[in-house]
Amino acid sequence: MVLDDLGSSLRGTLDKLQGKSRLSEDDVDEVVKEIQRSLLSADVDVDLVMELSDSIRERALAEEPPAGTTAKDHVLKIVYEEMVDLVGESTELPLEGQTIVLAGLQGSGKTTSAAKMAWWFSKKGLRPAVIQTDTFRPGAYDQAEEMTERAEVDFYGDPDADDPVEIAREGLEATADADVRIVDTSGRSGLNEELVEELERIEAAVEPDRNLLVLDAAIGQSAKEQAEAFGDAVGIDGVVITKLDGTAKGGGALAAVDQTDSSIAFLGTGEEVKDVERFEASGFISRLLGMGDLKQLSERVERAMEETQEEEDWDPEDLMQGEFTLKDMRNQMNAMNRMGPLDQVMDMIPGLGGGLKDQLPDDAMDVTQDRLRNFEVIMDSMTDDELENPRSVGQSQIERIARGSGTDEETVRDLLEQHKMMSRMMKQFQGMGDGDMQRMMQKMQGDGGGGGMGGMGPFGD
Ligand SMILES: Nc1nc2c(ncn2[C@@H]2O[C@H](COP(=O)(O)OP(=O)(O)OP(=O)(O)O)[C@@H](O)[C@H]2O)c(=O)[nH]1
Ligand SMILES: [Mg+2]
Repeated sequence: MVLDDLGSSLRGTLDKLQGKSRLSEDDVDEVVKEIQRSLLSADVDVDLVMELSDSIRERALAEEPPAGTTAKDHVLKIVYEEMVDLVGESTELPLEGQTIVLAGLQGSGKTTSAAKMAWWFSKKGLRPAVIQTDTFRPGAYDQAEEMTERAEVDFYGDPDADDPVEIAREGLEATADADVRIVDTSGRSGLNEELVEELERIEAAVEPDRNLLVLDAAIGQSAKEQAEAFGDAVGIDGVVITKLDGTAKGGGALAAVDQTDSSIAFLGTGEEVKDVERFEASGFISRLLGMGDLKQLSERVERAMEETQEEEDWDPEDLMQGEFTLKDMRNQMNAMNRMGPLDQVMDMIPGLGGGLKDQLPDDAMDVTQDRLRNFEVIMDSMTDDELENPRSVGQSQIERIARGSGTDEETVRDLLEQHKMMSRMMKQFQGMGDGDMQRMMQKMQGDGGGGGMGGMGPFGD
């Protein structure tokens, strides 16, 4: 992922400050050099990098760390603030009915982003629809239809029509029931007259609330010129940066957008419909620096819980009452799996992400996933009664289950141990009053406005 390198190299440098209460000039220089190296290799503009490192250096030496703060936290806080500044604010995007036009050059990721954003809005409780107006590229209709099907959102297109404006007009009527209409447009290899004219005509017909420009992260700092050119030609309200999973140059694109009149609305991080996130500077940078991103995490947890609930007909509220059974544990594990790859999830947990992850051997995550899969096959070999009353499972049953599932007794015992541990934890939760629970959830979700660091940041308030 973009700037991954910055996170780990910077953490290495910062770790050397462990235990120090004051920073020397040499300490600061080392941190600044690390940041410069990473940002330059991520294709961030040289002048921007110099500006950023100057202000980090100046602040780190001039500002007095607040009482009780270590030198490491002090400099981390300054780096965090300056980096958030570097990538800028995110595009304003109210969660309400609206029409969005997506524009961009060929292959930048418009069609994919249209489906991803529609999925994102649907998870926010709105009803989205994608309108495909691309008559330029063969196969555009099929692609959009297929992707919106995967996103489980409404779709309008007309494979036989040849006027994008006509399709747009009819699309608006056909999707009148939707809250959020996302209009996908065709691309060209460059911003030529034909494209500008087509976009202007579509805009006149659709009267969108927002024009978003879709940019491939691989273009690096030329994101600045492209955003300016599209801004001048058709006007844009925000940018979607795609393929951040696939390039080391994404840092350049991220920083470049802040140099224009525009801002970033969404990030694309993969080819699947779910590989999208709302851009939010504080959470993004926190995660990068290994400070976690509680907001993204709690959104993922919520989504995973909802999906498990729907599919398994399971109510997590049940956990708050009665015995914690193996069935409950399986549902919880399914919910965990739905949150995505464990290493991504770990990145979002403050203090856990960076630091600890770097110390784990590369295959540690796989082992964990393997363990979960083993648990799954073991539970498939257990009877309903055993799943409901795991404490009654004795040696002869363990032998049978190990044989039946093709695992071994040790793994079966491991599962039973895990269940005991989780069930003890659930007992503690059950002992909490509603107020305690609410306070805990609030803590988990941060303060909302402040983004990823609210309440649980490493610096206190
Ligand atoms: N890895 C990765 N691939 C992406 C991402 N977004 C889009 N892609 C891929 O990039 C290619 C182009 O994406 P499209 O959505 O078709 O791009 P487009 O802007 O609609 O292209 P045109 O319609 O030809 O102008 C496809 O193969 C997508 O799967 C992303 O965030 N990550
Ligand atoms: Mg397309």
